[in-house]
Amino acid sequence: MDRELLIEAVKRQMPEKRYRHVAGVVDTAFMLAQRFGGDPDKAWLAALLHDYAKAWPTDRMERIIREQGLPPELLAYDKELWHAHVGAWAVREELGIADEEVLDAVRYHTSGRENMTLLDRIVCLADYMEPSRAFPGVERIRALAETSLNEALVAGFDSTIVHLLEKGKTVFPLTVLARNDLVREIRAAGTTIES
Ligand code: DGI
Ligand code: FE
Ligand code: FE
Repeated sequence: MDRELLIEAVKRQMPEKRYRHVAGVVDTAFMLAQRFGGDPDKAWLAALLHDYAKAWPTDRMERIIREQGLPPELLAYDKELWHAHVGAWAVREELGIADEEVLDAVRYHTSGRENMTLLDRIVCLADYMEPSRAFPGVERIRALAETSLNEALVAGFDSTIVHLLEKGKTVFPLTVLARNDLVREIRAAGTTIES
């Protein structure tokens, strides 16, 4: 499917305001891929598709999780997590997207996961910092992203985790694993032989 048709297919799934966010993630992911040595074409595609199912009704997402063999444990956690897995399933089914790297980046864009690929990281960070995002801490994330993909992403996950804790909500285990993994990677990168 060519780019224009994909864009039209994505636009049909969501209100105009949500598409403006998607367009911001597309531009940001493309820029981050160039900055950090990722594949700009895959970043463009994964970013375009990342919120494909975001505006779908909850009961539709729940049915797909149950009937299509998606991880049933999702149902015990915040509904906000569902659209990522459902979206990855849907773009394969409805748009014929077969690139597993792109599908994973869509699938894990909300929760993160252990051993995130470069593409996972780019899409997840772009989602946090695209220009229309405004939440406490977003400026720090943007500043860190000038030089460090991992440090910016940890700041993003930290802000989400703090927000969830303050609201008394559950935290999906993959988010904790993703965050710890990145912290260890940052630490290892900063460790010299002497220290
Ligand atoms: O779909 P978007 O709004 O663009 O952003 P997103 O896919 O990152 O969704 C983030 C929402 O998910 C955010 O409001 C927090 C909520 N959420 C609920 N539980 C968890 C969670 N996010 C993460 N990372 N981990 C959770 O356990
Ligand atoms: Fe999302
Ligand atoms: Fe998003």
